[in-house]
Amino acid sequence: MSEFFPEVSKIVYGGPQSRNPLEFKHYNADEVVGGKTLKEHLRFSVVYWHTFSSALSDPFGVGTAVRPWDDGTNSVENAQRKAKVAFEFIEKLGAPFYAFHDRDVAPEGKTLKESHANLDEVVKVFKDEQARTGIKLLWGTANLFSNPRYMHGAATSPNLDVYAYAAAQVKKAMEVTLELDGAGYTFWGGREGYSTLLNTDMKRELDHLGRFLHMAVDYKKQIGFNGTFYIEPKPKEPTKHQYDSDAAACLNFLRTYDLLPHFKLNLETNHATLAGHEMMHEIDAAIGAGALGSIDANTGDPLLGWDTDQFPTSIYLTTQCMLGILGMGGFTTGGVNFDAKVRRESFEPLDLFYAHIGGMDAFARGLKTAHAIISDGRFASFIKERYKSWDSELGRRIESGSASFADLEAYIMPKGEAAKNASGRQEMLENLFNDFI
Ligand code: XLS
Ligand code: NI
Ligand code: NI
Repeated sequence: MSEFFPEVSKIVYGGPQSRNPLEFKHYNADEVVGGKTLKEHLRFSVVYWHTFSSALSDPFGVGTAVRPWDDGTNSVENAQRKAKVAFEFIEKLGAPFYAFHDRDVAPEGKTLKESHANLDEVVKVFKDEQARTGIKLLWGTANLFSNPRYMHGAATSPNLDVYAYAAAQVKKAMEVTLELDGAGYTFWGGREGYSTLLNTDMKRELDHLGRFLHMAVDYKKQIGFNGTFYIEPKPKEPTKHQYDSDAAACLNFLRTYDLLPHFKLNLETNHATLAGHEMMHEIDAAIGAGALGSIDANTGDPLLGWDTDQFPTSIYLTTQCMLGILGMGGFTTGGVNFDAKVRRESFEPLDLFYAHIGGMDAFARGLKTAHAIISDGRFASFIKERYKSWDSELGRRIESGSASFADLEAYIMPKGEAAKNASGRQEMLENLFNDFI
């Protein structure tokens, strides 16, 4: 097998004392925490688009990435070679999963038919490489945003032909995901939103999106795809307003169109912060609806207001993510998908390894810290104590819906005044959190 990363051998666990930047300091795949190995808990996934298909351009300059295997052509051979590069990388890194959009992996042809055929040629390589390495597909998706035809959106386009094109593209991407035994399929509404309401029939667009997703659900049943469908919230970029703006908006949309039983959410950290939320808020909102499926692990830069998709390095952030994920009993089909890209200045192939090693170590520490916090139990007992007045007979009646305003008046009137409030102890709890880091 040809070696595209000759300077890198399999990344091993060197432990916290290791001085080798090409070793894990905290991610020991086979280490058991709370009954499962780190590998089983974290289900790391490498994304094709940022890691193998991005030239690292930005709005002010062309790509800087040096990728010696890329001959610069739009040929299927080049795409097939890139597939081998990807699997060598993921295998050396020791990540169990990957994720891709149809158009990251194969060149778009002159016709839809040609594009489908190109995709099939690369999927053959994926199949062989999956069998050779044991690496699996976390989820597949379709790119419904790069091609100019999608300028007004795809499943919310005012142009029916574009809507049909998008449907055909998703249909094929689902077939390919099934063929590769993918654990899930993601819908991120690339340009499903608007730039001005002056030209937009928002209600009609949302109805069309609802129909689109129902057709996807029908097709899923028809072909026997048993993976999970995910919707990925994002508030803006590229449009001013994306319909799937945050977890709450997605959940409301799914409920309105009777789609909630068929979808879970794939939450991305930088999208949460763009929406003005902490990732922990989005995780809690999704878990509250029984709809947390997977996460796109990355981080934004607090000083930049856009989706910078950086690799996650904050132990606070990863601990918060893992508190939610462990709290809901762990992932089923989802995982920690590194929807993250190296900086434009980090243009060498080696930087791809450093970036992922750092993200995996940060999540391994987050997992261990979250597990320690949960086992310790002080946060859980603080919260339980804070709500203890609700564990009374009246509390139970209110919560179960059998109390009325009159009951509450009859209860509080003789007391004259409410019982004294207790401190929220935020600072004490923040200190306690730090004790675990
Ligand atoms: C873009 C999204 C995208 C999805 C997959 O902002 O994060 O990468 O994860 O289409
Ligand atoms: Ni994403
Ligand atoms: Ni993003």
